[in-house]
Amino acid sequence: MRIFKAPKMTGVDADAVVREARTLIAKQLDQPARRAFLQRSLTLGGLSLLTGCSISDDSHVEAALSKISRFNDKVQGLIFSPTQLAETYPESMITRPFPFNAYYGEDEVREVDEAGYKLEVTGMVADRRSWTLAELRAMPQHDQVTRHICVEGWSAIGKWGGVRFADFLRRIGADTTARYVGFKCADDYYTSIDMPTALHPQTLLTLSYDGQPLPPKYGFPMKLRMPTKLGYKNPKHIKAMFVTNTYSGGYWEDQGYNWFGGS
Ligand SMILES: Nc1nc2c(c(=O)[nH]1)N[C@H]1C(S)=C(S)[C@@H](COP(=O)(O)O)O[C@H]1N2
Ligand SMILES: [Mo]
Repeated sequence: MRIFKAPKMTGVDADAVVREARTLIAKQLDQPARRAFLQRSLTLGGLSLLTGCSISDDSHVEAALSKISRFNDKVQGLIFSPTQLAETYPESMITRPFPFNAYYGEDEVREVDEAGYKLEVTGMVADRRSWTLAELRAMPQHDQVTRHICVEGWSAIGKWGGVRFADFLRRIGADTTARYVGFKCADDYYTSIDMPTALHPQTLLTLSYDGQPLPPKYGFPMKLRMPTKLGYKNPKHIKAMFVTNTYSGGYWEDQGYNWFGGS
């Protein structure tokens, strides 16, 4: 078989996609022998057989990889448990200082003005109106200490507080049979998530970091914190959200990162 070298692509890590597919396929198979075989033997070439894409040049490789990535989304959606909780930690384990990350440097952090701020809510919801921070702070607040995992190869434990997103979705009369919730951020970042994750009990519309109002670098005025998802799925500086059945991708997802992005 031809050996395929992972092509250089913006944001797409072919080896990571293959590794992920291999693990996910293995999880789906219940026979240990087949699972072990697949884990050892599945390659990018082997995946081309599964996807039916010939991977003879870069654009074909891209097509095969994105097909595999869609497959990975499906499998992750199937095995996602709405009740299984991500690990939580004692406050003594919080990483200090907590790392900053964005698609730009820390000197370019967006400063959102609280006075003029409103969270815009649109799409498949009964109550399509905007929310002030004061209104959000008046809802029941919850704290959690969880691990944030970034695909760039670091993880850190932090403490976030805010409104359970499931409570907020119920409050606005969201159609929870819809497939997605999408987010637009003050810095041009955007992402979207699956409804089961939106309703997960640890998914938090986050207003505070370590007991203080969320500082600008961690996403003031608000971020969505999901300990069940990788860092890039957690949008900071959210200014608008919408409930929809239309796939709307994300900033990194549209450059090849896996959309489901489970951690
Ligand atoms: N609005 C916005 N949200 C974002 C990003 C960004 O660039 N802009 N980067 C993502 C990535 S890749 C990571 S790892 C985390 C970093 O969050 P932190 O600064 O709180 O560590 O934010 C995520 N959410
Ligand atoms: Mo990240």
